[in-house]
Amino acid sequence: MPERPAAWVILPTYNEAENLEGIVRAVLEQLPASGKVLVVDDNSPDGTGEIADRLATENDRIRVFHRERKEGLGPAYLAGFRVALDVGAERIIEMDADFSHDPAYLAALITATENADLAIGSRYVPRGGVTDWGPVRRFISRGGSAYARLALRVPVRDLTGGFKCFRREVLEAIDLDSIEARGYAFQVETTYRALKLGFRVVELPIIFRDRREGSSKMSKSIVAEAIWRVPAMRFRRW
Ligand SMILES: Nc1nc2c(ncn2[C@@H]2O[C@H](COP(=O)(O)OP(=O)(O)OP(=O)(O)O)[C@@H](O)[C@H]2O)c(=O)[nH]1
Ligand SMILES: [Mg+2]
Repeated sequence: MPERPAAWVILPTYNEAENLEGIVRAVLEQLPASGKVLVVDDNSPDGTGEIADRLATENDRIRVFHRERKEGLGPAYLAGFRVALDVGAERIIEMDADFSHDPAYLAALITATENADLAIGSRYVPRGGVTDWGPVRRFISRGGSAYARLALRVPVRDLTGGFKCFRREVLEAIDLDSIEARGYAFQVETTYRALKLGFRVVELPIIFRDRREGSSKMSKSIVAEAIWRVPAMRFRRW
């Protein structure tokens, strides 16, 4: 059997001390032996970065990238993407560190990129969904995905989700240096750029759960950014 392509799971963290060790172990269990985890921590005041350092000394499949301050998910992922591309990752996976994204889906996402360039874990395709969330949060999330889909006129149902597996060629092509989005808009922008460049994007159903421990980093400014930035993407030159 040919060796599986080197897969790197990037876990951005800000105050995920209670979740980190558990999620890292659960991710490694689901990856092929060559798979690695890269934690990108923004100097979390709760000590997440120190936990990540300890895990990295215990296991060479775990790496840590420390950033000086919290700047949002977008810059953290961009830093992680660059590290993974530099060391030769063939597949780069985005995933939340709070157990909302079940590591059991990792194998299916990676396999899907044998015939696609970007595989998205999707809440809004048949058999996908969200548990635990109340009606308000559901409405915001569904509304946000619908808004982005209509504003950009693309067929993808879950544009704001953050559980995605990229072939490295996609990240090499989408000009990471020019991405300024920080929150949900970052997820929309990476998928939209991939589509515009003609890459094959597929959605796989996932059931999304509420975070296991800790508190949300979602804010009004993240939502506001998405509201103006998403339609603006259509009018950019690529
Ligand atoms: N490095 C870094 N990670 C972040 C930042 N903001 C959020 N994260 C991480 O990104 C992932 C998603 O953030 P969440 O706070 O879970 O956002 P969410 O999933 O929209 O909100 P919840 O449903 O409440 O969890 C988690 O692993 C966070 O720790 C940031 O500014 N920097
Ligand atoms: Mg979350």
